[in-house]
Amino acid sequence: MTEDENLRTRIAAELAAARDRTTLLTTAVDEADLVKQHSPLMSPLVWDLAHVANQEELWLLREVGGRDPMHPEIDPLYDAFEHPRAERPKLPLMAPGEARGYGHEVRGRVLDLLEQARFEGPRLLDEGFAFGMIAQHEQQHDETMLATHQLRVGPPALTAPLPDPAPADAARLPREVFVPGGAFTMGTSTEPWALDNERPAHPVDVPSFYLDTTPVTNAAYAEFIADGGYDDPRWWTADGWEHRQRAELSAPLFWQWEGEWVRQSFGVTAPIIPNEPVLHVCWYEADAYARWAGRRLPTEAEWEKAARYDPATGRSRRYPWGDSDPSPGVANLGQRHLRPAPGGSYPDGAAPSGARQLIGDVWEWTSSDFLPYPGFVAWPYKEYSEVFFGPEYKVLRGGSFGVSPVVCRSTFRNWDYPIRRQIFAGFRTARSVPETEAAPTARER
Ligand code: AVJ
Ligand code: FE
Repeated sequence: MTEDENLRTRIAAELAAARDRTTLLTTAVDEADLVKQHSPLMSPLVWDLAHVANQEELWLLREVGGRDPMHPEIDPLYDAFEHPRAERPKLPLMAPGEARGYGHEVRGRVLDLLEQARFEGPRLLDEGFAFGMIAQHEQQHDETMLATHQLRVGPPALTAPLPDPAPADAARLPREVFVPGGAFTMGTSTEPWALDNERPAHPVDVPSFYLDTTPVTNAAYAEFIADGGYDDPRWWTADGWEHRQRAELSAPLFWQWEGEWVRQSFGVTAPIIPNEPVLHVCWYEADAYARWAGRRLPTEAEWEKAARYDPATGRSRRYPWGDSDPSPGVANLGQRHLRPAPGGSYPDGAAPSGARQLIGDVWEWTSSDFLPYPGFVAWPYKEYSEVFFGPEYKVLRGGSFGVSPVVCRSTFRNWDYPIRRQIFAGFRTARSVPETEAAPTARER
């Protein structure tokens, strides 16, 4: 096969995988559930369904293919900036059948276009970027739809096998790993389908620090609750404390006290699993927990260095385990499971530092605001990243069990408001190396 044919095959497979997942998420419930708003935080599922098709038409058929709009009158309905999520149920949206038909029609034409596409010339086509962007876009909405499913009330609609139990060494892992100080390469200029906010690659000096080996677990988080963590303003920032009061936070979203902590997960209520990473905490809760634990959230640069930096070569890897794409043996991604794997899982996916589960399982809150890297250029549209840069959004890294591999890289940046909890977010904590402490030798580590 030629390089173009290889790329065509990969693109077709990624587009098909995204559509299969969209189909699963939108056929698991009935029509009434598709048009209903399950939470003011989310769109009705039928909005996502047509929005994904509309973006595919816009970028692939119109921008790349030069075709005329198929239904110009519907564009504003599916423009995320015209109508906030809370308003979307009242719009004259396409019915589920129409939305499916539209998506099918667009996809057929896209596959025709793909047959003749040459991956050179205009930048949108270079290495198939626009196709990769659209596959990633649909998968991002699939994760959003998965969050809508989690908020939905009613009998379970989705099922998936449980992750494997923790490996034998999980209980003996050191609490934290050491990441040596010095410059590393953050971001990427070479990953073909990386989005604008991940670019360009640039050196960042990160002093030595310690990072939790695994994400913070339900058991550890329950200790914070039991110790009165939610009632002690010492652990919270001023904004965080105000939010905790106003929103009456007292435990992660979907937790309930019934003589023990139980958690609602995709329509099933069951006792929390102690060694499972905590999910559905907001940035303020993660930040307060870290302070209670005598620690802090890692910065975004620290997180990426822990995930990519290889001290043996001084290079930044594509992933913690190396340069190969994710596989089921190294990370919990792609909605193969409906929950994070126990802390300490996936030893084969560990970073050189020894940290595990940096990719997959739970999105990890970092202490950092969502800001452009030096040399950032918005591309191909300002509304993907640029309009969100600023202190009101915090960065999350690493992806959750609901993120597809095509949209998960060690350079990938997600962001949300510090109050948001419906996303599949957890965290791990860090600490700086005290000035009095000499860097540990390899042997002591
Ligand atoms: C990167 C997850 C914050 O869902 O708002 C989807 C992704 N952008 N459609 C979002 C996105 C446009 C975005 N996040
Ligand atoms: Fe979108």
